[in-house]
Amino acid sequence: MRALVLLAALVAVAAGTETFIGHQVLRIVPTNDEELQKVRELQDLEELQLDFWLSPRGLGHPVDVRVPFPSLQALKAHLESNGISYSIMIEDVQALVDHERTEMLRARRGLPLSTNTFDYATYHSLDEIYAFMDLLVAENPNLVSKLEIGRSTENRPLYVLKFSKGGTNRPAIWIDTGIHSREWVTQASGVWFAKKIVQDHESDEGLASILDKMDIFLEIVTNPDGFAFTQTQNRMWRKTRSKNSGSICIGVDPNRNWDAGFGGSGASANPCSETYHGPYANSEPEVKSIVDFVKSHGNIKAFISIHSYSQLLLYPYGYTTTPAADDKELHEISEKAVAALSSLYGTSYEYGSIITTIYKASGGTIDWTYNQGIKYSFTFELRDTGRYGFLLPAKQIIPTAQETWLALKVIMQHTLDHPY
Ligand code: 0X9
Ligand code: ZN
Repeated sequence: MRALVLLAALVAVAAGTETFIGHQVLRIVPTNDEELQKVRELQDLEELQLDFWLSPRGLGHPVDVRVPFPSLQALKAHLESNGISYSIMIEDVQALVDHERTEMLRARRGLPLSTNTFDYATYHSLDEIYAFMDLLVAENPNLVSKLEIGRSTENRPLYVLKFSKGGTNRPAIWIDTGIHSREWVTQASGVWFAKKIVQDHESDEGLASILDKMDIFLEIVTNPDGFAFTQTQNRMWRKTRSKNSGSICIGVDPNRNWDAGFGGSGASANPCSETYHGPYANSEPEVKSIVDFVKSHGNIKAFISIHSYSQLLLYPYGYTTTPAADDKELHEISEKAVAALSSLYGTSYEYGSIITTIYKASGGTIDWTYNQGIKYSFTFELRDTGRYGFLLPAKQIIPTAQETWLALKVIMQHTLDHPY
């Protein structure tokens, strides 16, 4: 066993793959302002190379942090000397990463041949997801088409699936998954949603009525460079892969790069930060392509951006405490959507505006879409609440997608019933 682990480590090193041997995910739950302050200070200690899976939200809310092996003793000692208690959420990050990879390799039988035999219960490579999209289009030419809305920094196509029963420029629903590349359950859920729409577009009365009046646009791999990087180089990559002039650090947080409170607090000006906002709004082609698409379409009525993890349904704003003009309506929709979601497996979700529910985040996707006049702007944080975090076991993909779909249908139905 030891020899095998060593061999795997050597293979990873040879391939230039980041390993997480001995890394742990620690959970700290600040219970007073002093503890909260101390935890916030940790975010600025670059030398410890901490990776905040959950950033501080407030008293009583967990902060999850992946701690590299070389920093582990020092951090634990620091916490203990400050009287801050912590628990170990993940004992061995690399063990989970290895398990995930083994399962993927076991399931893989080359590129898929049909969307009926496609394995929705496993994680897939970028090529497999792109092949899935082409199959879905080929199998359903009267319902599904594929648009290329732009190219990523590394020149990968940015594909959007369009589900439409006809008409010209119908009011539309936008859904994106995977803007943060390491949030793998979101891209996997996106694939499942695409198949679900095709399967149910006639038999599900609600969906049929939605598609009678509206189109659905679905961008499954919204950050393809980051996603490819998570598959080959670093499973924990979150940002884009653009170069930052004057810095050796790569990438911009694509959920801080939108032109809504851009550059304000709740984003970092440091290119090495996981929440770096970028040199200017829309600097990232992955963001700019959506901006251009939304503007040129001009008739998007609901915009839903899907992240993980924490089990939250959020609406604007993230950059200001001023409530959105439609705060009450968005709150009521969220309540219904969350109830529908929970009805399937009892998964519990919290909901509210971004800034009141989690933390201040500027330059976020749905703040921009809302300010563009897209009233029904929402963001999800899918499963789980931290047992596995971004390393959610593949056997939870389908249940996660199924329950989320129920919430999506509530939002889409409300959009259909409340034209504006
Ligand atoms: O901080 C973020 O970007 C999101 N959390 S995550 O763990 N997925 O990174 C929450 C921000 C919510 N705001 C928007 N989605 N606009
Ligand atoms: Zn995210």
